Amino acid sequence: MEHNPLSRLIVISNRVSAPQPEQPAAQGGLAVALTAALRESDGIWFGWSGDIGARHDLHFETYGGVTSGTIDLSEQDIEEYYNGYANRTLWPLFHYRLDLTEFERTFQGGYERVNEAFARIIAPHIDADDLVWVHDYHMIPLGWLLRQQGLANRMGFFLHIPWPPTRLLVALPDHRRLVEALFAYDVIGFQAEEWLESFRHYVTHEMGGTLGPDDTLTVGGRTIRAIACPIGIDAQDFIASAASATARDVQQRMRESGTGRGLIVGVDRLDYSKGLAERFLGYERFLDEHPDRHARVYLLQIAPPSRSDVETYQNIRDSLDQLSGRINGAHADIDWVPIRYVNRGYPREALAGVYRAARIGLVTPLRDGMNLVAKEYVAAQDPADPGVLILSRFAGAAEQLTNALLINPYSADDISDAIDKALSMPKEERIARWRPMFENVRDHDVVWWRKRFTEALEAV
Ligand code: ADQ
Repeated sequence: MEHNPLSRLIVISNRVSAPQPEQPAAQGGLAVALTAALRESDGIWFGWSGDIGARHDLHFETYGGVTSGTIDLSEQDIEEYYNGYANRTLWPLFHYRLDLTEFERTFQGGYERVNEAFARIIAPHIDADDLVWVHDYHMIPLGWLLRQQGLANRMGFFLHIPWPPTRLLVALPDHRRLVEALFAYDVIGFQAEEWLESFRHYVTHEMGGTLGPDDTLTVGGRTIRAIACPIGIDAQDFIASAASATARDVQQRMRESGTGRGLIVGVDRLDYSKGLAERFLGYERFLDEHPDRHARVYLLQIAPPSRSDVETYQNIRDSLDQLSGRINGAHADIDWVPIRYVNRGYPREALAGVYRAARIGLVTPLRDGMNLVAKEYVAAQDPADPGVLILSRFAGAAEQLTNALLINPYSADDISDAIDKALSMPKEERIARWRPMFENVRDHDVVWWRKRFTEALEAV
Protein backbone atom coordinates (compact mmCIF):
# COMPACT_ATOMS: atom_id res chain seq x y z
CA MET A 1 0.00 0.00 0.00
CA GLU A 2 1.22 3.47 -0.84
CA HIS A 3 2.25 5.42 2.21
CA ASN A 4 0.59 8.78 2.46
CA PRO A 5 2.70 11.25 4.46
CA LEU A 6 -0.30 12.95 6.01
CA SER A 7 0.00 16.01 8.15
CA ARG A 8 -1.63 15.49 11.49
CA LEU A 9 -5.15 16.90 11.58
CA ILE A 10 -6.36 18.94 14.55
CA VAL A 11 -10.12 19.50 14.66
CA ILE A 12 -11.57 22.08 17.02
CA SER A 13 -15.32 22.53 17.48
CA ASN A 14 -17.70 23.43 20.27
CA ARG A 15 -18.67 19.82 20.86
CA VAL A 16 -16.52 16.78 20.20
CA SER A 17 -18.25 13.86 18.54
CA ALA A 18 -15.37 11.41 18.48
CA PRO A 19 -16.31 7.89 19.57
CA GLN A 20 -16.66 7.50 23.36
CA PRO A 21 -16.88 4.40 25.54
CA GLU A 22 -20.58 5.22 26.19
CA GLN A 23 -21.12 5.85 22.50
CA PRO A 24 -18.65 3.69 20.55
CA ALA A 25 -19.90 4.48 17.04
CA ALA A 26 -19.39 8.06 15.92
CA GLN A 27 -22.80 9.71 15.48
CA GLY A 28 -23.69 11.37 12.19
CA GLY A 29 -21.87 11.85 8.90
CA LEU A 30 -19.68 14.72 10.06
CA ALA A 31 -18.45 12.76 13.07
CA VAL A 32 -17.79 9.70 10.92
CA ALA A 33 -15.83 11.64 8.28
CA LEU A 34 -13.75 13.63 10.75
CA THR A 35 -13.14 10.62 12.93
CA ALA A 36 -11.78 8.69 9.94
CA ALA A 37 -9.42 11.55 9.06
CA LEU A 38 -8.27 11.90 12.66
CA ARG A 39 -7.62 8.18 12.92
CA GLU A 40 -5.59 8.11 9.68
CA SER A 41 -3.44 11.06 10.67
CA ASP A 42 -3.22 10.34 14.41
CA GLY A 43 -4.93 13.65 15.06
CA ILE A 44 -6.80 15.17 17.99
CA TRP A 45 -10.31 16.57 18.31
CA PHE A 46 -10.61 19.41 20.83
CA GLY A 47 -13.75 21.00 22.26
CA TRP A 48 -16.12 21.43 25.17
CA SER A 49 -16.83 18.24 27.14
CA GLY A 50 -20.49 19.18 27.56
CA ASP A 51 -19.90 19.19 31.34
CA ILE A 52 -19.91 22.00 33.85
CA GLY A 53 -16.70 22.46 35.80
CA ALA A 54 -14.89 25.20 37.63
CA ARG A 55 -11.43 24.68 36.11
CA HIS A 56 -10.42 24.62 32.45
CA ASP A 57 -8.35 21.42 32.53
CA LEU A 58 -7.79 19.43 29.35
CA HIS A 59 -9.04 15.91 29.59
CA PHE A 60 -7.51 13.54 27.03
CA GLU A 61 -9.10 10.29 26.03
CA THR A 62 -8.22 7.86 23.25
CA TYR A 63 -10.98 5.62 22.09
CA GLY A 64 -11.60 3.79 18.82
CA GLY A 65 -8.25 5.03 17.52
CA VAL A 66 -9.19 8.69 18.00
CA THR A 67 -7.89 11.06 20.65
CA SER A 68 -10.12 13.78 22.00
CA GLY A 69 -9.12 16.62 24.29
CA THR A 70 -12.02 18.22 26.13
CA ILE A 71 -12.48 21.11 28.51
CA ASP A 72 -15.26 21.71 31.02
CA LEU A 73 -16.89 25.12 31.05
CA SER A 74 -18.28 27.03 34.01
CA GLU A 75 -21.95 27.83 34.28
CA GLN A 76 -21.19 31.46 33.49
CA ASP A 77 -19.21 30.42 30.38
CA ILE A 78 -22.11 28.33 29.12
CA GLU A 79 -24.62 31.09 29.75
CA GLU A 80 -22.58 33.82 28.05
CA TYR A 81 -20.63 31.99 25.37
CA TYR A 82 -22.92 29.12 24.36
CA ASN A 83 -26.51 30.06 25.23
CA GLY A 84 -25.60 33.72 24.90
CA TYR A 85 -23.36 34.90 22.08
CA ALA A 86 -23.44 31.71 20.02
CA ASN A 87 -27.14 30.88 20.23
CA ARG A 88 -28.84 34.19 21.05
CA THR A 89 -26.68 36.55 19.02
CA LEU A 90 -24.87 34.83 16.14
CA TRP A 91 -27.31 32.02 15.36
CA PRO A 92 -30.41 34.23 14.89
CA LEU A 93 -28.46 36.99 13.12
CA PHE A 94 -26.78 34.57 10.71
CA HIS A 95 -30.21 33.04 10.00
CA TYR A 96 -31.56 36.50 9.07
CA ARG A 97 -33.58 36.83 12.29
CA LEU A 98 -32.56 40.27 13.44
CA ASP A 99 -35.87 40.36 15.34
CA LEU A 100 -34.65 37.53 17.60
CA THR A 101 -31.04 38.67 17.90
CA GLU A 102 -29.97 39.75 21.38
CA PHE A 103 -27.02 42.07 21.86
CA GLU A 104 -25.46 41.88 25.31
CA ARG A 105 -21.99 43.02 26.25
CA THR A 106 -21.69 40.12 28.68
CA PHE A 107 -22.39 37.61 25.87
CA GLN A 108 -19.61 39.00 23.75
CA GLY A 109 -17.27 39.10 26.75
CA GLY A 110 -18.01 35.47 27.54
CA TYR A 111 -17.52 34.46 23.91
CA GLU A 112 -14.10 36.05 23.76
CA ARG A 113 -13.12 34.73 27.18
CA VAL A 114 -14.00 31.14 26.29
CA ASN A 115 -12.29 31.35 22.89
CA GLU A 116 -9.18 32.75 24.59
CA ALA A 117 -9.23 29.94 27.11
CA PHE A 118 -9.50 27.36 24.31
CA ALA A 119 -6.61 28.98 22.43
CA ARG A 120 -4.38 29.16 25.49
CA ILE A 121 -5.06 25.59 26.56
CA ILE A 122 -4.93 23.95 23.13
CA ALA A 123 -1.95 25.83 21.62
CA PRO A 124 0.79 23.89 23.46
CA HIS A 125 -0.58 20.63 22.04
CA ILE A 126 -0.30 21.69 18.40
CA ASP A 127 2.90 20.89 16.45
CA ALA A 128 4.31 23.16 13.76
CA ASP A 129 3.22 21.11 10.74
CA ASP A 130 -0.26 20.13 12.02
CA LEU A 131 -3.25 21.17 9.93
CA VAL A 132 -5.71 23.02 12.16
CA TRP A 133 -9.38 22.91 11.20
CA VAL A 134 -11.80 25.01 13.29
CA HIS A 135 -15.56 24.54 12.98
CA ASP A 136 -18.52 26.83 13.16
CA TYR A 137 -19.83 30.05 14.63
CA HIS A 138 -18.93 29.23 18.23
CA MET A 139 -15.26 29.57 17.39
CA ILE A 140 -14.84 32.29 14.78
CA PRO A 141 -12.01 34.16 16.60
CA LEU A 142 -10.14 31.01 17.65
CA GLY A 143 -7.69 31.03 14.73
CA TRP A 144 -6.74 34.62 15.43
CA LEU A 145 -6.27 33.81 19.12
CA LEU A 146 -4.12 30.79 18.25
CA ARG A 147 -1.93 33.08 16.14
CA GLN A 148 -1.59 35.30 19.23
CA GLN A 149 -0.22 32.23 20.96
CA GLY A 150 2.50 32.11 18.31
CA LEU A 151 1.09 29.44 15.99
CA ALA A 152 2.10 29.76 12.34
CA ASN A 153 0.28 26.60 11.21
CA ARG A 154 -1.94 26.16 8.21
CA MET A 155 -5.38 26.92 9.62
CA GLY A 156 -8.84 26.56 8.15
CA PHE A 157 -12.32 27.49 9.26
CA PHE A 158 -15.61 25.99 8.10
CA LEU A 159 -18.94 27.72 8.74
CA HIS A 160 -21.85 25.26 8.95
CA ILE A 161 -24.54 27.98 8.93
CA PRO A 162 -25.33 30.76 6.42
CA TRP A 163 -23.23 33.89 6.15
CA PRO A 164 -25.66 36.83 6.37
CA PRO A 165 -25.94 39.70 3.89
CA THR A 166 -23.77 42.71 4.75
CA ARG A 167 -26.78 44.90 5.58
CA LEU A 168 -27.77 42.49 8.33
CA LEU A 169 -24.29 41.76 9.61
CA VAL A 170 -23.51 45.41 10.23
CA ALA A 171 -26.21 45.37 12.93
CA LEU A 172 -23.76 43.37 15.04
CA PRO A 173 -21.71 45.67 17.25
CA ASP A 174 -18.07 44.86 16.49
CA HIS A 175 -18.92 43.08 13.24
CA ARG A 176 -15.64 44.29 11.78
CA ARG A 177 -13.62 42.72 14.56
CA LEU A 178 -15.31 39.36 14.01
CA VAL A 179 -14.61 39.36 10.28
CA GLU A 180 -11.05 40.60 10.70
CA ALA A 181 -10.41 37.64 12.97
CA LEU A 182 -11.36 35.35 10.08
CA PHE A 183 -8.38 36.67 8.14
CA ALA A 184 -6.11 34.82 10.54
CA TYR A 185 -7.15 31.59 8.77
CA ASP A 186 -5.67 30.50 5.45
CA VAL A 187 -8.83 28.90 4.07
CA ILE A 188 -12.47 29.62 4.93
CA GLY A 189 -15.23 27.31 3.73
CA PHE A 190 -18.93 28.05 3.27
CA GLN A 191 -21.78 25.64 2.56
CA ALA A 192 -23.09 27.47 -0.51
CA GLU A 193 -22.13 29.97 -3.20
CA GLU A 194 -24.75 32.33 -1.80
CA TRP A 195 -23.07 32.54 1.62
CA LEU A 196 -19.67 32.95 -0.03
CA GLU A 197 -21.06 35.76 -2.16
CA SER A 198 -22.34 37.56 0.96
CA PHE A 199 -18.95 37.17 2.62
CA ARG A 200 -17.16 38.60 -0.42
CA HIS A 201 -19.61 41.47 -0.47
CA TYR A 202 -18.77 42.35 3.13
CA VAL A 203 -15.02 42.09 2.54
CA THR A 204 -15.07 44.23 -0.59
CA HIS A 205 -17.63 46.80 0.64
CA GLU A 206 -16.83 47.15 4.33
CA MET A 207 -13.12 46.36 4.44
CA GLY A 208 -11.90 47.59 1.06
CA GLY A 209 -10.75 44.07 0.22
CA THR A 210 -10.12 42.79 -3.30
CA LEU A 211 -10.98 39.57 -5.07
CA GLY A 212 -8.10 37.70 -6.65
CA PRO A 213 -7.76 34.57 -8.76
CA ASP A 214 -8.51 31.13 -7.34
CA ASP A 215 -11.07 32.27 -4.74
CA THR A 216 -8.59 34.51 -2.97
CA LEU A 217 -9.46 37.65 -1.03
CA THR A 218 -6.93 40.25 0.02
CA VAL A 219 -7.28 42.83 2.79
CA GLY A 220 -4.39 45.02 3.90
CA GLY A 221 -1.69 42.75 2.53
CA ARG A 222 -3.19 39.52 3.93
CA THR A 223 -4.52 37.02 1.35
CA ILE A 224 -6.76 34.09 2.19
CA ARG A 225 -8.86 31.64 0.17
CA ALA A 226 -12.63 31.64 0.69
CA ILE A 227 -14.37 28.69 -0.97
CA ALA A 228 -17.79 27.11 -1.27
CA CYS A 229 -17.47 23.56 0.03
CA PRO A 230 -20.92 22.01 0.54
CA ILE A 231 -21.10 19.34 3.21
CA GLY A 232 -22.60 15.95 2.34
CA ILE A 233 -23.91 12.92 4.20
CA ASP A 234 -22.31 9.51 4.67
CA ALA A 235 -24.23 8.40 1.58
CA GLN A 236 -23.10 4.76 1.40
CA ASP A 237 -24.01 4.25 5.04
CA PHE A 238 -27.36 5.93 4.60
CA ILE A 239 -28.21 3.87 1.52
CA ALA A 240 -27.31 0.74 3.50
CA SER A 241 -29.39 1.98 6.47
CA ALA A 242 -32.42 2.37 4.21
CA ALA A 243 -32.08 -1.27 3.13
CA SER A 244 -31.52 -2.59 6.69
CA ALA A 245 -33.90 -4.92 8.53
CA THR A 246 -34.75 -2.13 10.99
CA ALA A 247 -35.64 0.22 8.16
CA ARG A 248 -37.83 -2.44 6.53
CA ASP A 249 -39.62 -3.05 9.85
CA VAL A 250 -40.26 0.64 10.29
CA GLN A 251 -41.55 0.92 6.74
CA GLN A 252 -43.90 -1.95 7.44
CA ARG A 253 -45.10 -0.29 10.65
CA MET A 254 -45.70 2.95 8.76
CA ARG A 255 -47.65 1.10 6.08
CA GLU A 256 -49.84 -0.64 8.63
CA SER A 257 -50.50 2.41 10.77
CA GLY A 258 -50.95 4.63 7.70
CA THR A 259 -53.53 2.26 6.17
CA GLY A 260 -52.65 3.17 2.61
CA ARG A 261 -52.52 6.92 3.19
CA GLY A 262 -49.76 8.95 1.58
CA LEU A 263 -47.09 9.91 4.11
CA ILE A 264 -45.53 13.36 4.09
CA VAL A 265 -42.51 13.53 6.39
CA GLY A 266 -40.63 16.35 8.12
CA VAL A 267 -37.57 15.75 10.34
CA ASP A 268 -35.87 18.67 12.09
CA ARG A 269 -34.42 19.85 15.33
CA LEU A 270 -37.01 22.11 16.97
CA ASP A 271 -35.57 25.39 15.76
CA TYR A 272 -37.20 28.55 14.42
CA SER A 273 -34.87 28.49 11.40
CA LYS A 274 -36.47 25.26 10.18
CA GLY A 275 -39.79 26.88 9.23
CA LEU A 276 -41.94 24.41 11.14
CA ALA A 277 -44.85 26.76 11.79
CA GLU A 278 -44.80 27.82 8.12
CA ARG A 279 -44.80 24.14 7.14
CA PHE A 280 -47.85 23.41 9.29
CA LEU A 281 -49.63 26.46 7.86
CA GLY A 282 -48.79 25.38 4.31
CA TYR A 283 -50.15 21.93 5.02
CA GLU A 284 -53.28 23.47 6.56
CA ARG A 285 -53.74 25.52 3.37
CA PHE A 286 -53.45 22.30 1.40
CA LEU A 287 -56.15 20.66 3.53
CA ASP A 288 -58.40 23.71 3.15
CA GLU A 289 -58.01 23.77 -0.60
CA HIS A 290 -58.21 20.03 -1.26
CA PRO A 291 -61.06 18.43 0.69
CA ASP A 292 -60.90 15.49 -1.73
CA ARG A 293 -57.44 14.64 -0.37
CA HIS A 294 -58.57 14.52 3.26
CA ALA A 295 -57.96 11.17 4.95
CA ARG A 296 -55.74 10.19 2.02
CA VAL A 297 -52.57 11.81 3.33
CA TYR A 298 -51.00 12.61 6.69
CA LEU A 299 -48.02 14.62 7.85
CA LEU A 300 -45.54 13.04 10.24
CA GLN A 301 -43.36 15.71 11.84
CA ILE A 302 -40.44 14.43 13.91
CA ALA A 303 -38.86 17.27 15.88
CA PRO A 304 -36.63 16.57 18.89
CA PRO A 305 -36.21 19.57 21.23
CA SER A 306 -32.92 21.47 21.14
CA ARG A 307 -31.32 24.36 23.07
CA SER A 308 -34.15 24.29 25.58
CA ASP A 309 -32.25 26.67 27.90
CA VAL A 310 -32.94 29.48 25.45
CA GLU A 311 -36.36 31.11 25.76
CA THR A 312 -37.12 31.45 22.04
CA TYR A 313 -36.78 27.66 21.80
CA GLN A 314 -39.35 27.15 24.55
CA ASN A 315 -41.67 29.54 22.72
CA ILE A 316 -41.39 27.70 19.45
CA ARG A 317 -42.28 24.46 21.18
CA ASP A 318 -45.41 26.00 22.68
CA SER A 319 -46.52 27.58 19.43
CA LEU A 320 -46.10 24.34 17.46
CA ASP A 321 -48.03 22.36 20.06
CA GLN A 322 -50.86 24.86 19.67
CA LEU A 323 -50.73 24.96 15.91
CA SER A 324 -50.74 21.19 15.43
CA GLY A 325 -53.56 20.92 17.99
CA ARG A 326 -55.61 23.53 16.18
CA ILE A 327 -55.12 21.95 12.75
CA ASN A 328 -55.90 18.49 14.04
CA GLY A 329 -58.92 19.83 15.95
CA ALA A 330 -60.29 21.47 12.83
CA HIS A 331 -59.68 18.64 10.35
CA ALA A 332 -59.36 15.28 12.14
CA ASP A 333 -61.96 12.58 11.72
CA ILE A 334 -62.75 9.56 13.90
CA ASP A 335 -60.27 7.49 11.92
CA TRP A 336 -57.81 10.13 10.67
CA VAL A 337 -55.37 12.55 12.30
CA PRO A 338 -53.86 14.96 9.75
CA ILE A 339 -50.65 15.68 11.72
CA ARG A 340 -48.67 13.25 13.81
CA TYR A 341 -46.25 15.35 15.76
CA VAL A 342 -43.46 13.58 17.62
CA ASN A 343 -40.81 15.23 19.81
CA ARG A 344 -38.07 12.63 20.03
CA GLY A 345 -34.97 11.34 18.30
CA TYR A 346 -34.73 8.09 16.33
CA PRO A 347 -31.78 5.89 15.34
CA ARG A 348 -30.49 6.44 11.83
CA GLU A 349 -31.84 3.16 10.46
CA ALA A 350 -35.35 3.87 11.74
CA LEU A 351 -35.21 7.36 10.26
CA ALA A 352 -34.10 5.90 6.93
CA GLY A 353 -37.14 3.58 7.00
CA VAL A 354 -39.46 6.53 7.64
CA TYR A 355 -37.93 8.51 4.77
CA ARG A 356 -38.30 5.57 2.43
CA ALA A 357 -41.94 5.06 3.38
CA ALA A 358 -42.75 8.72 2.67
CA ARG A 359 -44.29 9.90 -0.62
CA ILE A 360 -43.05 13.38 0.14
CA GLY A 361 -40.06 14.76 2.05
CA LEU A 362 -41.11 18.23 3.21
CA VAL A 363 -38.08 20.41 4.01
CA THR A 364 -39.01 24.07 4.51
CA PRO A 365 -36.32 25.99 6.44
CA LEU A 366 -36.53 29.77 6.31
CA ARG A 367 -32.71 29.72 6.18
CA ASP A 368 -30.36 26.79 6.49
CA GLY A 369 -26.61 26.54 5.92
CA MET A 370 -27.07 23.24 4.08
CA ASN A 371 -29.80 20.90 5.45
CA LEU A 372 -28.77 17.28 5.59
CA VAL A 373 -32.31 15.94 6.02
CA ALA A 374 -32.99 16.79 2.36
CA LYS A 375 -29.97 14.72 1.33
CA GLU A 376 -30.88 11.84 3.64
CA TYR A 377 -34.39 11.76 2.19
CA VAL A 378 -32.98 11.49 -1.33
CA ALA A 379 -30.47 8.79 -0.35
CA ALA A 380 -33.14 6.64 1.32
CA GLN A 381 -35.55 6.40 -1.65
CA ASP A 382 -36.41 3.26 -3.57
CA PRO A 383 -34.84 3.82 -7.05
CA ALA A 384 -37.78 2.10 -8.74
CA ASP A 385 -40.43 4.18 -6.97
CA PRO A 386 -38.93 7.26 -5.33
CA GLY A 387 -40.82 9.90 -3.39
CA VAL A 388 -40.76 13.63 -4.09
CA LEU A 389 -38.55 16.13 -2.27
CA ILE A 390 -40.13 19.52 -1.58
CA LEU A 391 -37.29 21.85 -0.63
CA SER A 392 -37.01 25.46 0.50
CA ARG A 393 -35.09 27.62 -1.94
CA PHE A 394 -33.47 29.19 1.14
CA ALA A 395 -31.55 26.07 2.18
CA GLY A 396 -27.94 25.73 1.00
CA ALA A 397 -28.96 22.30 -0.31
CA ALA A 398 -31.15 23.99 -2.95
CA GLU A 399 -28.00 24.92 -4.90
CA GLN A 400 -27.29 21.22 -5.41
CA LEU A 401 -30.74 19.58 -5.33
CA THR A 402 -32.13 21.63 -8.17
CA ASN A 403 -34.53 18.88 -9.28
CA ALA A 404 -36.54 19.07 -6.08
CA LEU A 405 -39.80 21.00 -6.07
CA LEU A 406 -38.25 24.24 -4.87
CA ILE A 407 -40.60 26.43 -2.83
CA ASN A 408 -40.73 29.67 -0.90
CA PRO A 409 -41.43 28.52 2.68
CA TYR A 410 -43.03 31.85 3.63
CA SER A 411 -45.81 31.16 1.16
CA ALA A 412 -48.51 28.76 2.36
CA ASP A 413 -49.86 28.73 -1.21
CA ASP A 414 -46.51 27.61 -2.56
CA ILE A 415 -46.26 24.76 -0.04
CA SER A 416 -49.86 23.72 -0.67
CA ASP A 417 -49.42 23.70 -4.47
CA ALA A 418 -46.18 21.71 -4.19
CA ILE A 419 -47.82 19.05 -2.00
CA ASP A 420 -50.65 18.75 -4.51
CA LYS A 421 -48.21 18.52 -7.42
CA ALA A 422 -46.05 15.93 -5.64
CA LEU A 423 -49.04 13.71 -4.84
CA SER A 424 -50.12 13.72 -8.48
CA MET A 425 -46.66 13.33 -9.97
CA PRO A 426 -46.32 10.38 -12.36
CA LYS A 427 -43.67 7.81 -11.58
CA GLU A 428 -41.54 8.68 -14.65
CA GLU A 429 -41.24 12.27 -13.51
CA ARG A 430 -40.47 11.24 -9.94
CA ILE A 431 -37.64 9.02 -11.19
CA ALA A 432 -36.35 11.66 -13.61
CA ARG A 433 -36.19 14.23 -10.81
CA TRP A 434 -34.77 11.88 -8.21
CA ARG A 435 -31.91 10.32 -10.23
CA PRO A 436 -29.70 13.41 -10.69
CA MET A 437 -30.29 14.39 -7.05
CA PHE A 438 -29.28 10.93 -5.93
CA GLU A 439 -26.08 11.11 -8.00
CA ASN A 440 -25.25 14.44 -6.45
CA VAL A 441 -25.81 13.16 -2.90
CA ARG A 442 -23.81 9.99 -3.61
CA ASP A 443 -20.86 11.73 -5.31
CA HIS A 444 -20.64 14.82 -3.11
CA ASP A 445 -20.71 12.95 0.15
CA VAL A 446 -19.12 13.84 3.47
CA VAL A 447 -15.77 12.30 2.56
CA TRP A 448 -15.69 14.37 -0.65
CA TRP A 449 -16.38 17.45 1.47
CA ARG A 450 -13.67 16.68 4.01
CA LYS A 451 -11.10 16.01 1.28
CA ARG A 452 -12.00 19.12 -0.67
CA PHE A 453 -11.46 21.22 2.42
CA THR A 454 -8.30 19.57 3.76
CA GLU A 455 -6.74 19.54 0.28
CA ALA A 456 -7.33 23.27 -0.01
CA LEU A 457 -5.66 23.66 3.37
CA GLU A 458 -2.75 21.39 2.51
CA ALA A 459 -2.14 23.39 -0.66
CA VAL A 460 -1.42 26.55 1.36
P1 ADQ B 1 -28.71 21.21 11.81
O1 ADQ B 1 -29.32 22.56 11.93
O2 ADQ B 1 -28.80 20.36 13.00
O3 ADQ B 1 -27.19 21.29 11.33
P2 ADQ B 1 -29.37 19.36 9.48
O4 ADQ B 1 -28.36 19.62 8.44
O5 ADQ B 1 -30.73 19.15 8.90
O6 ADQ B 1 -29.53 20.54 10.55
O7 ADQ B 1 -28.94 18.09 10.27
C1 ADQ B 1 -29.76 17.51 11.24
C2 ADQ B 1 -29.32 16.08 11.50
O8 ADQ B 1 -29.98 15.62 12.68
C3 ADQ B 1 -29.70 15.14 10.37
O9 ADQ B 1 -28.65 14.23 10.14
C4 ADQ B 1 -30.94 14.44 10.90
O10 ADQ B 1 -31.09 13.11 10.45
C5 ADQ B 1 -30.70 14.44 12.39
N1 ADQ B 1 -32.00 14.46 13.08
C6 ADQ B 1 -32.93 15.42 13.07
N2 ADQ B 1 -34.02 15.03 13.77
C7 ADQ B 1 -33.76 13.81 14.24
C8 ADQ B 1 -34.49 12.87 15.03
N3 ADQ B 1 -35.71 13.11 15.49
N4 ADQ B 1 -33.90 11.71 15.30
C9 ADQ B 1 -32.66 11.44 14.84
N5 ADQ B 1 -31.95 12.27 14.09
C10 ADQ B 1 -32.47 13.45 13.80
C11 ADQ B 1 -26.24 22.35 11.07
C12 ADQ B 1 -26.70 23.41 10.07
C13 ADQ B 1 -27.14 22.76 8.76
C14 ADQ B 1 -26.00 21.89 8.21
C15 ADQ B 1 -25.44 20.97 9.29
C16 ADQ B 1 -24.16 20.28 8.82
O11 ADQ B 1 -27.77 24.19 10.60
O12 ADQ B 1 -27.52 23.73 7.78
O13 ADQ B 1 -26.48 21.12 7.13
O14 ADQ B 1 -25.11 21.68 10.47
O15 ADQ B 1 -23.20 21.18 8.39
